[in-house]
Amino acid sequence: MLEKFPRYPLTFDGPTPIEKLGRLSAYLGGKVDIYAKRDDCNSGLALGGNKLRKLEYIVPDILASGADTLVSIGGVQSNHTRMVAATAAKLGLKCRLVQESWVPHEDAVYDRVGNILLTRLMGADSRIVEDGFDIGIRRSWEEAMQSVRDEGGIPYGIPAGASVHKLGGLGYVGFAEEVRAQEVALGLHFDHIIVCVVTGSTQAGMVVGFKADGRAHRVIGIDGSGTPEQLRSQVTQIARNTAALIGLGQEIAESDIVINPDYAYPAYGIPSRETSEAMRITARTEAMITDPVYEGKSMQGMIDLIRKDFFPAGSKLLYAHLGGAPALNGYAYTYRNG
Ligand code: 5PA
Repeated sequence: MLEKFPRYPLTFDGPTPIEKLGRLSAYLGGKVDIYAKRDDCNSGLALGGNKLRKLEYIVPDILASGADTLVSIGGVQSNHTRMVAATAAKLGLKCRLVQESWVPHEDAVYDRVGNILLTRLMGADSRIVEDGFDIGIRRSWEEAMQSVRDEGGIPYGIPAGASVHKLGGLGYVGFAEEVRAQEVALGLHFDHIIVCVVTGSTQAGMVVGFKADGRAHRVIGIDGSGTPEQLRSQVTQIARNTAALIGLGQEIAESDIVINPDYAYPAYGIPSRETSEAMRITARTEAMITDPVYEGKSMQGMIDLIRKDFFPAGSKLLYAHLGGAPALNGYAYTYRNG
């Protein structure tokens, strides 16, 4: 489905591994079989993660634009801005980042460790501002673009999570194609795909990719944003635009977009007791590390849905691990005792 789109490799060659989580499945009663697709281990660039799949389809457009500075936006512990900084370093471009105060979290080292530390290490000009959480296009991002122009530079703007970008949904269409090929090789068929959703293009891409084999509605988005209505309309829009862009030949219906809003509490970036419990279970059964902002919430959602028998017995679940572990360092006090 993606042959006509140029792709600049930022990830390791070949598919990301699919790992069976046997001990976690058994811990939860053995009613379902859980597998993880390890997009958290997808690259040698600055610890990798989901943004690189998206950026691979955006880089050719960046190079064609003649830009000398990538401009993007996220929270203080944004994984996305880390990945934009990595892409800029790898391409030999400058990078200006607006890091907004998305998370009402206080930890003495929050703005010095983890993602923002790596981002600074890669030479990005990272500027912390006071604005709060929003998944849409931001004034501070427009201002950062203008500041680059004012200094004589040529900016290339990448919106939050690379989501509201015309090419932002393509990477995760590719994920679905990759999973289909791995299913054939492994002799498996996944009944549900569980994915954390915040700015939307990861799930939207998957919805388009899995629409091709009738599984769009089997992609269960677990909301980490806490703004589910805005999120739903953003995911729908991105999925529809992406479907049109690739010439899918099918309409994306409302029923193709499944987002569960039940686990985003108490707020974006703040783990609930249940989030932390899910992170500990996963770490202790599988040594698979999840973070309190994104994957911890999707793991919490998957565990809760399994416990509630949402998935029929015998289901095969594919948990999409999208990365994000560096942010854990910003929660050093919360997890000081494990
Ligand atoms: C992020 C996003 P989407 O934004 O594509 O919905 O992906 C959600 C997601 N898992 C899931 C991890 C580890 C993520 O980093 N992160 C954002 C960031 O700024 O890092 C875009 C919000």
